[in-house]
Amino acid sequence: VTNRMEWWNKARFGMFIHWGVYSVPAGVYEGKKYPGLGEWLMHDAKIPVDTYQAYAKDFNPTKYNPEQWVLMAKDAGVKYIVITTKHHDGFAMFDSKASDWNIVKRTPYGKDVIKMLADACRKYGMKLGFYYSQANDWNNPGGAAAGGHWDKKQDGSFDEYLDKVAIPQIKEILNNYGDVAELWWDVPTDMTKERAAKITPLLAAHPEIVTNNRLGGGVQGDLETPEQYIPATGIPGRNWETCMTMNDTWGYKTYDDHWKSSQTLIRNLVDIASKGGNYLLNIGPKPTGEVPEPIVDRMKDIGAWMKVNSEA
Ligand code: FUL
Repeated sequence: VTNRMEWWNKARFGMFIHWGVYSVPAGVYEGKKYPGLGEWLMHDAKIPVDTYQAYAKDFNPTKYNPEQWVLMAKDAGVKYIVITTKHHDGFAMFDSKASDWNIVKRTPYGKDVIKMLADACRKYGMKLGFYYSQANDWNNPGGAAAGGHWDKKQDGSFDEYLDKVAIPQIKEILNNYGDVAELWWDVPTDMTKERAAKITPLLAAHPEIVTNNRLGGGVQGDLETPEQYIPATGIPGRNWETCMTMNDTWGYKTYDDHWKSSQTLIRNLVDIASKGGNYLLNIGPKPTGEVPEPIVDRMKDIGAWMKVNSEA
């Protein structure tokens, strides 16, 4: 095997995408604007399972144009994309046989948006990685919830959830979409060494995949994942990737206008690259499939700077 981290260490700039059913309520429940992260709304507002699941009927991204997303990224100098295939709300953005709580079964759109993005990435030579919330799952019974369940429908065995939902879905994302550049685990609530050990063998057949350090059970993975900050002196001896929002949320919120300036984003990228890390900069598309204008503008500015200042 040649150095499997080689492309990753040269990349320096990735684009994170948080997109899912949470993009529909977009931070508002029963008329109240919640201050937290858009994708945590179900948890923060303790929305009942049935009520939350009804939002899927309004997830109809008829303006989704994955080639446009990929070209926006490419023009900005992005070398890889990581998208939420399933966030903590447990909603699969892909055609899953392991759970009906998925985009094909539950939305009027009815199409596998992950497959569409994978095709677009392949067409333009963009690497694609998958975020997958392996433990927290607030809709599939038995899934973990940081802080505990709030609806009887969430109850069940966590091990059964792992065996019947998470592990089969991990196999689906590993096998059904072509090459996977990076696997991004998140929030290992209730993940023990034994439970993590059921997941790591799934990657044995895919030694090229770069993994982060959030699987749990003591698994280190390839990458450290500083979230929303840049380590002052980098992380000596480890690969690292700072993930960061452009405003204050990962998933789309209608009323979050707290955008970082293009200048700040470019400085962050330079700062991170100079310290040997990668910048995974997030976008939160709307439920229509559109990318909010402030994001498009910033990606253009970064691209203009890159054209003058980057080597590749
Ligand atoms: C966190 C998650 O809980 C957030 O919702 C987001 O996905 C971020 C990148 O990781 O820990």
